[in-house]
Amino acid sequence: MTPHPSLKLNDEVATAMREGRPVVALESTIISHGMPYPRNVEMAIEVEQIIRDGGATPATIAVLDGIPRIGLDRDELETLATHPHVTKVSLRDLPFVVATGAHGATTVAATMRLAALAGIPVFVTGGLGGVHRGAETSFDISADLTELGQTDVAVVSAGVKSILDIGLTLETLETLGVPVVVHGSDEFPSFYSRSSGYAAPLRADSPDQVAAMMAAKWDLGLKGAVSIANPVPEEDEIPAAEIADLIDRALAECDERGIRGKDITPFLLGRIVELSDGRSLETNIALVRANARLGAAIAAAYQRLRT
Ligand code: PSU
Ligand code: MN
Repeated sequence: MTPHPSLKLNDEVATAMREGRPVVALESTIISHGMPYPRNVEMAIEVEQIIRDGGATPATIAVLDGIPRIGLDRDELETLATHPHVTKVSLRDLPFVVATGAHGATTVAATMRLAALAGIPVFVTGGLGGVHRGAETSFDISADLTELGQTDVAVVSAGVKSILDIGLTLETLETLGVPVVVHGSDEFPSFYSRSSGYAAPLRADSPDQVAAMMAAKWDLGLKGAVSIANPVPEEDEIPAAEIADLIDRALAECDERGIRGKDITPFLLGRIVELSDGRSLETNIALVRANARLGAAIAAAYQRLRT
């Protein structure tokens, strides 16, 4: 597939795609709005290298000066990490940042869509957006979910944080026809923790099994994502009971301060880092590393199946 002409690919990604080598997409909201400087840019550089070491080519996705970019150099990653005006770009924000020539950091939803337009079938992130707690009155449901329902990309995450309603998020993914496969566990993970109280809807124990599911889904003409949940490594996890209090406090503050809409997720992530004295940040970085390793292996396995 030829990448959409509105996208700008860097040389590393363009060459890999031309030569039929595996490529892994990465999001940028996690850099601009998900972690503090300088750990955000250090994480971004390190994760790209993990993907290279895993035999694939990293393609961090963002909008710079209004241009959707697939693959960034270090200066550009630094810009995303430090520039004071980087918009958080979900699907509905894409037309505005492109039309105004602005910088935008893409969420899971927007990154998925740009990855699909580029022809990249595998995408690695930290945590998915989902159905927020209290969504029955706020209607706050991340566009990540609808995008998972319609765009053909495999998304590797560490599951869903309990800042969200995990049960309602899993129900919604079922409604949208999104297979949720947990890698190497019978329980759905909750980002900081390997457990969530919810069973794994499906389980896979190897990248080849995941690649086979991707091929099976898309060969049948079924639209949308395959969601792969990779539980955080045991040595890095924060037990669910320990993080639960901090999450409840962050949620209460969010409410008190009247934070709404797209600002909710970045606020909660930042507060949880502060309330945990930075421990949640270390866990977040560790799980992204693990996801990058798995994502590179899935991209390689899928590429083998297709050639
Ligand atoms: N969860 C995290 N880290 C993140 C995000 C979610 O642990 O950085 C980001 C992702 O980019 C995700 C977005 O797509 O937040 C969801 O935002 P919203 O809930 O506003 O759709
Ligand atoms: Mn929202």
